[in-house]
Amino acid sequence: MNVQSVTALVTTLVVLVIVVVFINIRRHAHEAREYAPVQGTAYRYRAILFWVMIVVGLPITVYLLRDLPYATAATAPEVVNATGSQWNWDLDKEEFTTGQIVEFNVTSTDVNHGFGLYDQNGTLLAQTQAMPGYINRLTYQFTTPGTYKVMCLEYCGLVHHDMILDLTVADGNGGSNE
Ligand SMILES: [Cu+2]
Repeated sequence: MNVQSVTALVTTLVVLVIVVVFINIRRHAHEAREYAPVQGTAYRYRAILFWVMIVVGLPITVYLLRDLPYATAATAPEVVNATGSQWNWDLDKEEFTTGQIVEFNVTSTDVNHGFGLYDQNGTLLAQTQAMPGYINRLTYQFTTPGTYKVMCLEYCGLVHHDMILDLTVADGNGGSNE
C-alpha cells in the first residue's frame, strides 16, 4: 500500500468517526443535563485529544515531510512554461530526459486549475496550483523513463476530467546519479 492509499484509508476512517460523533450528538440532543459535569468531561477529552495530536500527529507530520518531491538543482534547471486553460494544458516542452531537473512555471489563463504530475501507474508525484495572474514554480527531476501525465487537480468546469497531457521522458543516463 502506498502513501496515498494509506492517507485515503485513514481519512475515510476519521470521517466515519466524526459521522458517528455527530449521530450520537443528534441522538442525545433532546436530553436536559447539568452543564458543569458535561463541561468537565468535555475539557478532559479536549486535553487528551490535544496530547494525542502532539504525540501522534507531530511525528507523522515530520515523517511525511522528509520525503518532499521537490528537487534542488546544482545546475540551472530547465524552465518550462505550463499554462492551464479551460480545458487543456499548454507546455513549452513535452519531452524530457531522466536526470534533468525541470522547473515548471505554472499559471492559468482563466480559472484556478491544479497542475498534477503523475507517473504511469497513476501515482501523484508532484503538484501545484495553476492560478490566473500568478506563476507557481514546481521543480521535479524525472528518474525513470516512460510516459507521464499532467492532469488537472482542481475542479474547473465541465471538461475538467479531460485536462490530460502526456509527457515523454527518455533515458538520459542520469537517472541513477543521486
Ligand atoms: Cu480542472
